[in-house]
Amino acid sequence: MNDIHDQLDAVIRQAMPPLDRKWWHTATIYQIYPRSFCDLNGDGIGDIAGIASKLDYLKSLGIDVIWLSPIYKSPMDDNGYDISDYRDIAPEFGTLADFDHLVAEARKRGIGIMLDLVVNHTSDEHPWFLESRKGPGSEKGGNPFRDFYIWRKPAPDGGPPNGLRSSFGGPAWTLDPDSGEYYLHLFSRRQPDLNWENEKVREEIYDMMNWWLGRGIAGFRMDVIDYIGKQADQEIVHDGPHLHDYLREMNARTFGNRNVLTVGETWSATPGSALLYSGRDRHELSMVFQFEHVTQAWDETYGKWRPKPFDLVKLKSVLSKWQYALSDDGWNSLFWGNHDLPRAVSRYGDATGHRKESAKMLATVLHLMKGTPFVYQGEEIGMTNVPFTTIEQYRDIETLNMHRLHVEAGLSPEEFIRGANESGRDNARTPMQWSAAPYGGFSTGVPWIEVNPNYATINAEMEMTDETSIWNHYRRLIALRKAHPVIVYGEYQSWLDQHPDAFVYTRTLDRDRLVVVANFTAREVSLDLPGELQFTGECLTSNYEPVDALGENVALKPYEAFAVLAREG
Ligand code: TEU
Ligand code: CA
Repeated sequence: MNDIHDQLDAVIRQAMPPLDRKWWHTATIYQIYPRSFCDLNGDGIGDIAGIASKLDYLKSLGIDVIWLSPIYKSPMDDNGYDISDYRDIAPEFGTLADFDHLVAEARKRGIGIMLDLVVNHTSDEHPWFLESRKGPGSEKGGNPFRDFYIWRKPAPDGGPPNGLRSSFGGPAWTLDPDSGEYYLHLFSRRQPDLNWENEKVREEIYDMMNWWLGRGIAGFRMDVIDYIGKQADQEIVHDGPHLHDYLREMNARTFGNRNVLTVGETWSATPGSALLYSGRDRHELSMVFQFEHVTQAWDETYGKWRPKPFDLVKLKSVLSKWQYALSDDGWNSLFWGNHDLPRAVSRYGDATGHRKESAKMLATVLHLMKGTPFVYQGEEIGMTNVPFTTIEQYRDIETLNMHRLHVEAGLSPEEFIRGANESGRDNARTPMQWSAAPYGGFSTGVPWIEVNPNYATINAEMEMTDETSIWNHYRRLIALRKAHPVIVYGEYQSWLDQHPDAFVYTRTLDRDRLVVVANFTAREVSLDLPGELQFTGECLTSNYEPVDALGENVALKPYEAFAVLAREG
């Protein structure tokens, strides 16, 4: 390189500091849905003591942080995403003492606990709403709690104030006959939306967050946080004008000076807004949890209830788009599943013919990208969707509401069940399969939702003793991230974008070059590789025989996936 280029390079390096390194860049997060993870007292409902009893299991998998879905006091209309007391634990899950014990025991093992922060709405049993519901108030200044929620007068015809719809079906407004006004609920009618424009609401929430931070938690996953700036009268739900003001205020008033992890659930995020949420100088959140790779496969009208046929080219283009968008600033979370989504291997792999190979392939592709990987409970043992046959087996409020609406609209019950088995949220919520014991070892009592009947052959005990298991594959991938900076910080480049069956990408950092190759089909695939990818190195992972040399052509077995690392010079 000549002098001029050297000088320019130095200028650029100064202008663009390398990414600040954070502990959560190398971390892997494990999501627990408490109701379904482990029931220690035999009442059929998972509990905090059950989670504590599995910390060694999680430690041996190698995870760094547990994201706990809500454990707060709740009438459980939406399994805890409807909170009636932000500073107490649901009795079915345990007590505050159990929670403190869990935090302490997790910390001993180097594991942090990240809480689910549900502050877009509360339960209708929260004292704020009970007060709010008493009416606008006649005394001077009115009822101070009325404005904690969003109340509006009926439309001229007496109907809802406007056309906003609830995610769980029907209008997002419910009439309160006592005051003659409607309140807003973007989810169930038992989940009234908080009014973030009210400074007192924000104060209460920041106080509550500080109270939990003081108990030593590792951070927050923030439920539908892109909704808090809503402007109900304009029918604006996400990305309201003050959304980022609120997040910056929250950051400054709560976790900003603590080294914690904050993950924003943002269904609406775009590559542009992701840089606002997670940009290094923005002082908002650590990372976005966005769903474009999920929703790209949804139907324009019927959404997830009628998914489009699997299209790898589309999936790759969305995943790559997000890798590029956040390559220099911001941060991605990486996930295939969570408590709202179908099981990864059923959705993207082959849960019957090639369950083991495809589950490992999916893990390889995801864990070697740039971002922080999330493992949803049971994914690490290749748990699958449920084969329920009647609506009575379902528990989820979303599925039950949709069933009523769709069947009323003329869909046959059989067709609905087929859709629910493919896309319903209960797929992710059947009990964790620990062993071949009754109820999969989840509980000694009858579980609140049926165990997947395949627990005798798919369970953690078997997985842990088999060197070639899906579980051991996850364990190795999680360790690889800690051993190889190229996996954490390497520049991402996708290859063969139009190939309909294979996913190929590289990661490059200094002299390290990692190539990841995956076959997304149950067929053998013959792949012609560009010259840039033809090299010899070390095989970091493979779900068949190790591969360490790449020539002009590679023959991939069904769902084969591997990664080769070469060091230049
Ligand atoms: O999810 C937000 C959300 O939009 C989903 O409910 C979504 O509508 C659905 O899964 C897709 O069909 C969060 C939580 O993750 C979810 O469990 C809660 O039910 C919801 O918020 C309300 O708190
Ligand atoms: Ca229990």
